[in-house]
Amino acid sequence: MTHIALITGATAGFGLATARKLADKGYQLIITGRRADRLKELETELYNKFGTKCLSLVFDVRDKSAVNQQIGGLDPAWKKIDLLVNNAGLALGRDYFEEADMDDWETMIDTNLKGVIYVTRAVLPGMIAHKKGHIINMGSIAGKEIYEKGNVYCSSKHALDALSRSMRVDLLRHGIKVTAIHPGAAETEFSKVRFKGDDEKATAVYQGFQPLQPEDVAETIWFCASQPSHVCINDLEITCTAQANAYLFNKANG
Ligand code: NDP
Ligand code: 8X3
Repeated sequence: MTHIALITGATAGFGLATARKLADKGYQLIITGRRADRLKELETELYNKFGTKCLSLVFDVRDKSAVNQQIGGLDPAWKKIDLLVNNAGLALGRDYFEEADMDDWETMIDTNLKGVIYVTRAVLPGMIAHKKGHIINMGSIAGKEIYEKGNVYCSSKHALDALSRSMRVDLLRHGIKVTAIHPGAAETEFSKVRFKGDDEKATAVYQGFQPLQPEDVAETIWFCASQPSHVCINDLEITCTAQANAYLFNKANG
């Protein structure tokens, strides 16, 4: 029987690479994001390449009523979601605590924490009814350790780490797996978003070392998703070889 995965933030980076990986593995996909044109393109790509049945849902994860309407209103054929990948998220700015922008902070908390809560609550009734399901939350190494000027981004991912552990405990009796994956620096649109389109700053983040690529993280998601039903990978931290923790890198030229 075909499995259905819902991936938030499938228009770029990890979510896009994961959609491609899961399509290759025979999943039916619900892909979500705010950029409708990119979702449409991906639908066409996955259908042409793998014959994937794909459904695009365009919503902002911060908009609770849109999340409930779109996921709650799914056609019965799409309602039995086997795998939820809570991936949509972002960092905005990298500034000292007393200088950072309050609106950026609120956007990060609303997206990285509240967005995951809204989407998960909308998907859960189907999983609970079937006494089965797998939720993969995209944490970060910034959710395990803090770094200078990471303040609220790090806090949002620390909170998500706690939420993932809480979900695992509370959903135990329903037979639902909860996995948290915590990547280090990966070359996606992440830094471009963080530095608000400043390409020079974004490129500089990945200079002097070989960062993770979106496909590395997609492969990790697939590894977690493809374990036998009695096995759950609870918590997984992944960095490139040149990164030891949230702030220590082995870079050419220091
Ligand atoms: P990208 O910027 O490449 O992709 C982010 C995705 O999230 C996009 O598809 C974007 O879609 C979606 N998204 C962002 N905000 C919203 C929103 N409000 N509503 C709906 N969708 C949204 O970044 P990554 O792939 O790198 O990031 C994915 C996740 O991985 C994030 O949670 C990030 O914090 C985490 N992460 C990233 C690391 C890195 O170094 N790159 C390392 C560790 C964790 P759209 O704009 O179309 O809405
Ligand atoms: C993204 C990785 O180190 O830029 O979560 O915070 S980092």
